[in-house]
Amino acid sequence: GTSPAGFYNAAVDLIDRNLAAGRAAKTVFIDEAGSYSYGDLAERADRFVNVLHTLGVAPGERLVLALLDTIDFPTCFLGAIKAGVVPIPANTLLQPADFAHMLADSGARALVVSEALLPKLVEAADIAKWDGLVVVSGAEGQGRPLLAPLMAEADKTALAAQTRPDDVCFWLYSSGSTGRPKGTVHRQSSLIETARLFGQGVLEIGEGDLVYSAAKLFFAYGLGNALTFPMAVGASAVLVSGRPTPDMVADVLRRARPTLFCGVPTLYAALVASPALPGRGEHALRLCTSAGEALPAEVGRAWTELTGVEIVDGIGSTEMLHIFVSNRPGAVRYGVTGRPVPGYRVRLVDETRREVATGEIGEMEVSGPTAAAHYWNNPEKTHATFLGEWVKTGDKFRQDEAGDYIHCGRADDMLKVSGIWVSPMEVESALIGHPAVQEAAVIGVADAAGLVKPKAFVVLKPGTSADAALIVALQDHVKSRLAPHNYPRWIEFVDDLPKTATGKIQRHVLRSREAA
Ligand code: 3SK
Repeated sequence: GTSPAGFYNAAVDLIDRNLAAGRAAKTVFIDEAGSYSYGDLAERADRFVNVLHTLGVAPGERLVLALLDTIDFPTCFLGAIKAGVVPIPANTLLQPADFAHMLADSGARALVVSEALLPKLVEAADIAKWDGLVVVSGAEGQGRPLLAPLMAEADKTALAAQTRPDDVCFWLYSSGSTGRPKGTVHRQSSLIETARLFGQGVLEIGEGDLVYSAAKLFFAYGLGNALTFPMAVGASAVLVSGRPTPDMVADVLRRARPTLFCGVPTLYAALVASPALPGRGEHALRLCTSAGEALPAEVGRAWTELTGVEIVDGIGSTEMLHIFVSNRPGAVRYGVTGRPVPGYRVRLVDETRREVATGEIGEMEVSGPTAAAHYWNNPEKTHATFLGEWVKTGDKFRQDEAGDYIHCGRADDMLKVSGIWVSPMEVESALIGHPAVQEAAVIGVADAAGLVKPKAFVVLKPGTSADAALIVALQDHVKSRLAPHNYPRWIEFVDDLPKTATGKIQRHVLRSREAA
């Protein structure tokens, strides 16, 4: 992909490698409106480059993409990169105040927004007093320019910006449990590296694969799964704009017949509890992936039992762009996150950044070629996270005797009970092992003496009734699996758990509710 003069453009690489391999007529994306070949995508991306020229958006300027998963996402994302403009895919589930932060913080020149999200973005622009250019993907833009006619009028060929491998390519906003989301600045070379290391290296994605990622393209996990990985090898992806409910996902698995499915633990838990899940012989899957948070072992086992397919669990981050520790197909161990993806190094450290002894819990640091360059406009957080070759993950792990890493929770979710660290995730996994439990979240709560003890919030499986006897049974169940100090002293039954847009349990929300 790099020219003799040292130029490299990620969009040109992802598109041109397929045209050069004779795949112009091969399908790359299928969305609800139709299917698109690599040749169609090349033309769409070029037209969008010219739309940006017409609108006067210059190389280096930022373009927020508040887009649902349709062909317009890859078109605008790749077209912007080709033009040297910096796309910022936004989490489409955010509220106006969050979009306002993104528009103001990024100093974006323009925004492309799906029609369905327009009211929220109009409110966001108002809050931020942002007066950039707005283009609407859809049929009705309330007086704003529509993408389709702009594209139709634009030239169908375009020259690429002369970018280099280390130049800024795109940003993603990374949200932690505290503070405002941070603009994470990624380089041109990183997309294809995630495909080489994880997509090809671990998943062995090939030309014959059809990917369906329930995790959307705005999320680093979904962007790799459904755009970079298939395009790196000439495969195809199904794009679905709606919320991935169990019924909808089951329908896609039956009808579109993807070979690779990428989900998050909550969705797998809901699917194994759903009668709609296609069983063995009713789908075309060869492999599934999970990320976002640790996959409970029971959920993984139930999935494989019902579908006959393994889930490769792993952990990645917005800062590293994709997964850097994972299980391996054919050798999956449910309940562990696995080993470093070849090409990445990890280590577990204590508060002074000294490596902990094997078996002890430490915070994971990671080193690898896909690390973001820095956070935009946030030197403090940049200096606290990007430490030379190492990037802090904020996740606690321990390594078991077999050498696999086991996720113990976010560093700020851990609690100390009677002087010993308790991993909320280990208690949650034990609870999920009980047949009555669908999901659980554990936080630390002070008892009458002011000492911190675990409290569990439990979602029961449909048809199970909550009573005092069940509380005792669940506590005994945890005591039978973990050291005694881990058992939840209080259990509250709830209808659902607070989650991020990408399905991670927000234990900090439960902590604030408890403190109120
Ligand atoms: O949450 C994860 O594990 C993840 C995986 C891939 C890319 C990005 C993220 C945050």
